[in-house]
Amino acid sequence: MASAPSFDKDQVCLWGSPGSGKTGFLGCLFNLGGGADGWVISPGGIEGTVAAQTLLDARRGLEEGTINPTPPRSSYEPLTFTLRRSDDGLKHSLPISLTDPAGEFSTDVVRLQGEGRAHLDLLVRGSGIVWLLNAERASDVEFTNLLKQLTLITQEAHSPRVNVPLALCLSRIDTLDEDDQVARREDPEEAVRDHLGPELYALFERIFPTRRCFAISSRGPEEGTINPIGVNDVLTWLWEQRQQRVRTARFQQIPKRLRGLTGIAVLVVVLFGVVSWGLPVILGFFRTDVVNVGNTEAVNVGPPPLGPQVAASVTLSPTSLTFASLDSTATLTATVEDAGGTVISDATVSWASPDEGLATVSSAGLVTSVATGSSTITATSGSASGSASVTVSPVASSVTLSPTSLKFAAFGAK
Ligand SMILES: Nc1nc2c(ncn2[C@@H]2O[C@H](COP(=O)(O)OP(=O)(O)O)[C@@H](O)[C@H]2O)c(=O)[nH]1
Ligand SMILES: [Mg+2]
Repeated sequence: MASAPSFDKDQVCLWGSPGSGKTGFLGCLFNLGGGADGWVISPGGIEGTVAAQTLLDARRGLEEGTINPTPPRSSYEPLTFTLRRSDDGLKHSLPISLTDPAGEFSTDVVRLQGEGRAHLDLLVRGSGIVWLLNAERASDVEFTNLLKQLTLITQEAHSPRVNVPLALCLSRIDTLDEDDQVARREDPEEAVRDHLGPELYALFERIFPTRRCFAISSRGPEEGTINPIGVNDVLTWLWEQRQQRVRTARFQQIPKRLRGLTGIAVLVVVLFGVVSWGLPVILGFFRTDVVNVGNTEAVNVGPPPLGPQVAASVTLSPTSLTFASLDSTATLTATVEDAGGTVISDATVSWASPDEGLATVSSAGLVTSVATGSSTITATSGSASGSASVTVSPVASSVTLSPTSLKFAAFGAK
């Protein structure tokens, strides 16, 4: 049997404005093992002494309520450790590599574009984001700032969608009234939408299809002690996302090895279906399937994409041209699509013919046959291109004989 594929640690990035509780989130991880379903970091699960010291410092800061701002840097050594949880005798582990950047990167987009480029990369290519929104502060949701951050993120991803799981957390909820805390915990999505406002929330929804809202407190209700609220839920969700990723990766490995076997298995199942249930059942099966696919698709359909669209493919129509005579023309049309398959209607397309002695092409895609032979015409938009084949093979339209009459003086004469 093939061994299970190995998967790296989850690269998770904390994000949020200064004081939103990112470092506090780190600090509470050392102290999560509350109930039977709680996540814990075993001291042996921490890689490197620096990570252990950083976690301890973060924990102390949270306990004492001291403010130790994380300094802005162009790169941070991620903290690598394994969280473990056991429930009903089953042991789960979440190997994690956590980055805790300075909050300035999320409030100063100029800085984010310069010194913080590597963080942007991590945000769009990592395996999770824990984005903290300080429940106490409305300034966290300054519209233009968040809009700029989200724009930079989609630009960095070269896509209007970012497929990194996003835990959107209303943080430090212990600072709210008891009643408010209960309400936020009961409906975290409503709490986050309420905090961000409907427009910003819709943007997050559109950009991050894999997303969950949480209402958390790293410190918990009492000053001087650490009794986190809701942090276990965040970690369990990240763990679920990881499980899903691992399953998908394993599944993708199956067809390569078992392609032949899979084909035979499908054939056997289909034949069995035909024999025992007849065609109506099979057709019914396909109908259900179509409905399911439809539902799944509907979830992913969102409003139009944000930011400039980047050409990912160019398709020519028709894909081949055949000219039966020289100096005749035909028009090719190019359809440019972005990575999400959306047509870019105003894309700039340039046309090229590698062999102008055979066929020429105008800037509008008008192809003219010049000489016999075959070649290709290419249309390029940005870094994407598509081509169509061109064949010029003139067919004779009339045959003229010369001379047009012959006279013979005798049979057998030449
Ligand atoms: N009451 C309360 N204070 C917190 C919580 N998390 C962090 N803090 C405190 O808030 C301040 C700023 O938090 P910090 O984690 O450093 O924010 P960061 O800038 O996002 O890393 C510090 O004094 C922390 O001790 C929390 O859940 N509840
Ligand atoms: Mg910090």
